[in-house]
Amino acid sequence: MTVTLVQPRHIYAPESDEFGHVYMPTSLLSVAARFVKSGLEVQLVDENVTKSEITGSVVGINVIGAPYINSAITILKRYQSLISNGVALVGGQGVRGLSTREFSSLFGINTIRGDDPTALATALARNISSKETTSLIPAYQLLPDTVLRGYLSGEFCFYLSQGCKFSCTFCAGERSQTNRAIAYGLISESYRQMDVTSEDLLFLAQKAKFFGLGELNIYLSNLDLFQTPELLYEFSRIAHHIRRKVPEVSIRMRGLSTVKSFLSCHKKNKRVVVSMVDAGLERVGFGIDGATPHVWKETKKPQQASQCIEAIMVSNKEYGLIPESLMVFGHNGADDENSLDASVRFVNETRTMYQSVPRPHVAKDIIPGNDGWKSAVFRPRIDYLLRTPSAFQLLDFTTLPSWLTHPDPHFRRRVSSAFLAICDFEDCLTKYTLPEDPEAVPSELEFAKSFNSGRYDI
Ligand code: B12
Ligand code: SF4
Repeated sequence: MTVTLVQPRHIYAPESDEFGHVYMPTSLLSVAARFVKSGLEVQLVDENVTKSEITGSVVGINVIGAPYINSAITILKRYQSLISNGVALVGGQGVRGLSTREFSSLFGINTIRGDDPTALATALARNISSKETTSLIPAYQLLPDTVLRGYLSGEFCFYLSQGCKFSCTFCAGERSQTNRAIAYGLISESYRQMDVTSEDLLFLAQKAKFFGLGELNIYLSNLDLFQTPELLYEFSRIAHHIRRKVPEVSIRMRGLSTVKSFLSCHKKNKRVVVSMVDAGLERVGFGIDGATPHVWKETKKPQQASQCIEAIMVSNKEYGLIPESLMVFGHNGADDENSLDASVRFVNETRTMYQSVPRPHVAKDIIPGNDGWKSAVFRPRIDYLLRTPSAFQLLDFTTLPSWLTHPDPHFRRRVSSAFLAICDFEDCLTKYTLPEDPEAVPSELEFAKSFNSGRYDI
């Protein structure tokens, strides 16, 4: 049985034959490797690199985040006749948080949830091995050298862990759920098996050497890098070992972290931070996500202002890291004019004092998997999204607030101007995008699409 796995073209890639967002599709490669290990043949199609020509009758699509839901629907429609006698799979972080009813209404009742191991095993008539125990090498080997070289020439994501023990209300990542009224479940960060991690990193370093590339630029998949210090330390030792084995290729890494886990690691396990820096860690994106105790309490973000400053300062002054101020803000019902101004001030002060790089994002109440998505209050807007899947673009965190995400026009304007004020800082990394509002007049919609072209989030 051949399974064709498809990475949809970036939603802001130009609609032409040129390359889209060339970025290694690690989630899909992990799926490919698990399928190969289970005896399936796999064809990989990255629509950013090639036009998809699907021949098999089993098609699987990755949805990295909510903005890709409409792309997955479009791809399923394009191959309807092929799939009608076969199997359609849709998986990824962007669809994990949909209920069964919502998933079926978007992708059809026969489409299988790729993130449900039981459904997957039944549909493919075999057990599919777990992501933690599976090496990605068989998937890297499916890629032509020109494509792998292209992926390794820029930054790529290295799958090291998944999951976060915290439960910030706005977050749709794989994290703990602590609202008993909705669902209750604590999770902890889960690392891949270390021998598999080591094999994969060595393989990529050797490939880079073979291609004549002098460095690997890695974005670690961890949601909160310092959450499990012992395992992070083990990984840093692996990276040291590989640097020694393949000295021609240097390893440069970045990751995301809460200020809480970073400070705890700095205070109790300093050698872990030091070892990661020695292994090539250069940048850490700190989830600041607000600037007042009220906002952090409402969103269950586990921190205080003094800790945010301390983490940024210590990371920069003591470890020589480049901190990033990841600022998801503009929360309805939690932010107000003062807290929005405080967020802009925070980003400005930390960038001038500690070289913290601004990365603002607009908070969106309803993302499949976050608390808002499960709240009855938002049902009418969720039903609108299910009926109008192109509107999922409005949930992109780089997109200015719209009627769907920020219904109060006055607050919407305030959030827009605070967000744009941060985007205006010369060192800001976020390229803001415009709402591609299905309700807008055609000329406005066209303007937004052409403005957004090529503005990829990092
Ligand atoms: C790397 C990364 C990126 C890269 C993506 C490059 C790429 N094409 O892969 C970049 C930097 C470009 C990126 C962009 C965005 N990202 Co991102 N990203 C990540 C990150 C750090 C790692 C993803 C990864 O490779 N994980 C490792 C793999 C192995 O795990 P996995 O994705 O869970 O996949 C497993 C299963 O889901 C399943 N599966 C996945 N796909 C499929 C498909 C099939 C057919 C099947 C059967 C199974 C299956 O099997 C996989 C394991 O084998 C995650 C954080 C995280 N830890 O997941 C955020 C994350 C996925 N990103 C997220 C978001 C929101 C985005 C953006 C949408 C942000 C935005 N601007 O709004 C943008 C995209 C914007 C746009 N308009 O396109 C959120 C998604 C939350 C959600 N539930 O919606 C995450 C979880 C971060 C977070 N803290 O919330 N991202
Ligand atoms: S925002 Fe970050 S810290 Fe909060 S739950 Fe999500 S991944 Fe964890």
